Amino acid sequence: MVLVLRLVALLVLAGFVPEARAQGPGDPSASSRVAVHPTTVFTLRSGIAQGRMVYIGVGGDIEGRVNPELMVHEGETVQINLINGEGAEHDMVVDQYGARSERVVRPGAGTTFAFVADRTGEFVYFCSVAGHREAGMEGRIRVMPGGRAAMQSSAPDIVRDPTNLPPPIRARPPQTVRIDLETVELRGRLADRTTYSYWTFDRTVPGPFLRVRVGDTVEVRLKNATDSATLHSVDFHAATGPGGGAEFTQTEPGKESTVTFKALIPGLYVYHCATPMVAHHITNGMYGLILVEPEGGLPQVDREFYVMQGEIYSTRPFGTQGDQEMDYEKLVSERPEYFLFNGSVGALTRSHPLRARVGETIRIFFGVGGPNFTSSFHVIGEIFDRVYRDASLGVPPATGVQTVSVPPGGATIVEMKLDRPGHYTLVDHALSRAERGLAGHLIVEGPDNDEVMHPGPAGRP
Ligand SMILES: [Cu+2]
Repeated sequence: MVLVLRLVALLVLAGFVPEARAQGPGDPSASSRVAVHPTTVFTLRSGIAQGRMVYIGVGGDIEGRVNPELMVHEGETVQINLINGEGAEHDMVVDQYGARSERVVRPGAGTTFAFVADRTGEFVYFCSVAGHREAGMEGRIRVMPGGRAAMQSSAPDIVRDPTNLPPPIRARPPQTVRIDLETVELRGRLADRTTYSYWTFDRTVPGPFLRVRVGDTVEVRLKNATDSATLHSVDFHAATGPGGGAEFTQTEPGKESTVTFKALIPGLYVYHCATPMVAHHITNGMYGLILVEPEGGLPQVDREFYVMQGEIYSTRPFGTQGDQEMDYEKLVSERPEYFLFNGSVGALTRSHPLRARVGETIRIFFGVGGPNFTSSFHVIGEIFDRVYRDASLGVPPATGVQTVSVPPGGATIVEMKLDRPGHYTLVDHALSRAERGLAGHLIVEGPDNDEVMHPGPAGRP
């Protein structure tokens, strides 16, 4: 068995990785959407946010966002509806495309303009009424190369949305819980115009957030996709037994295996693939979290988020475009090129920033897949009101914590009440890593609270 594993690992390291299927059964969009000049519509209204004059997104992905980045693909027709939200005179100009709207003069007035995004890159939209651009009415349009269909089929999004986690378990007695996991190897988007050969649980990084309660019997069925190049397995830190289950789940491509364990101790635990070379499987994306809730669950909060940190050791330096592979030498000497939250550059900034409202209490389930680097997890501009250190639920949470140390294969649970609107930033406070992709946004909206912080001297309202 060990010999077989070594052989497979060697073959993989030598580059014998067949092209992973670009499109799975869960992604029908690529084949069904082949329109040549699709129109993408955005609606923005003028308004005031935090004392600045701005555009505010209406509907869809940009709902409520201030000066939202408008993402389109090359060749699309971009239609922008502009609504006067507050009464001053406004318009919108995209200089590089020679496109401009009419002015909207009265509150509620609207206008529409359109252009074909025939050049890729980042372009600015702004209000040309004197002084308005300087006052804050400016945002970006990003035109990405390739049609939308081509983009999606060539580089699937492997990011796990941080809001994609099951709700708390209501009070119930222990029961048997069945968990189905599929190990899938696929080439996914690592950064703009950069792809990487990921290995995943259920096609995302991290894998799905699993939620059981203490005393549950957990039956795990692990299926390894038919087109996988290598064996995969799963080791649950929440389990007690050989390899955390990995000994019973080494699974060949196209096969399935099952292991059952009892969730003995509450806590938030990492799970990961444990097929040699284990560091290789982890760096490629094979990790996730399982929460074993205590009896009665955790205290209620307004929102929960799921974030994991990992490193990628690509052959080419950080920022290089094109297809990237794992570099064995860099992996064993612990010299990563990328540090990431939820699997790719921009996962929690551009694609899925965390969003909440003033007055809410949020909880972040945070884990480190690694495989090698400890995170000094911190949210710039916030204080953790409560921290379950090491994700231990056996002791009361610590209060008033600025930064939490989370080792590879470890986790933490942090909670904070949001007192003031603004943009906050999730980081590893080893901040050089922010230059290699590691950052997330927490966008808090709601009424201003100058008492908590305001610019200028004390005494101003
Ligand atoms: Cu694996």
